[in-house]
Amino acid sequence: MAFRDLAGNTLKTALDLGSPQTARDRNVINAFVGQDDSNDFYRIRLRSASNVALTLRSLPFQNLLGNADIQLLNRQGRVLADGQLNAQGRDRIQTNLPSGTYFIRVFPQQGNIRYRLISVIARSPASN
Ligand SMILES: [Ca+2]
Ligand SMILES: [Ca+2]
Repeated sequence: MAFRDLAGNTLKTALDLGSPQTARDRNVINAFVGQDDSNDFYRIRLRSASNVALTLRSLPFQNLLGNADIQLLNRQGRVLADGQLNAQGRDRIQTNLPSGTYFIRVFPQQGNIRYRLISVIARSPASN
């Protein structure tokens, strides 16, 4: 495997992204999912109500372009939102969430995929 798997394949082994340290926190993750890596889970903790915007871009791996998908889950693992393909061909989730623990799941739909996950977490004005 060309890429170390930093994000575990279960909720328990999710990579902890921690809590946003600023009012608008932007995080870029470059990683891989595919035949040998069925899931990448990330955990985020919101100290206050926030707007969460996730963008997933699938990138070619060994010259083949696969397709990865994204979901947002609550702390029990229930799916709150599925990625929606936008005009740029990227999977996108944007939603307002109360404070709490959430998981981001990236998983392969087809092939081996390098991906770039961009998360932007903005504290909701009302919670300041
Ligand atoms: Ca991975
Ligand atoms: Ca993984």
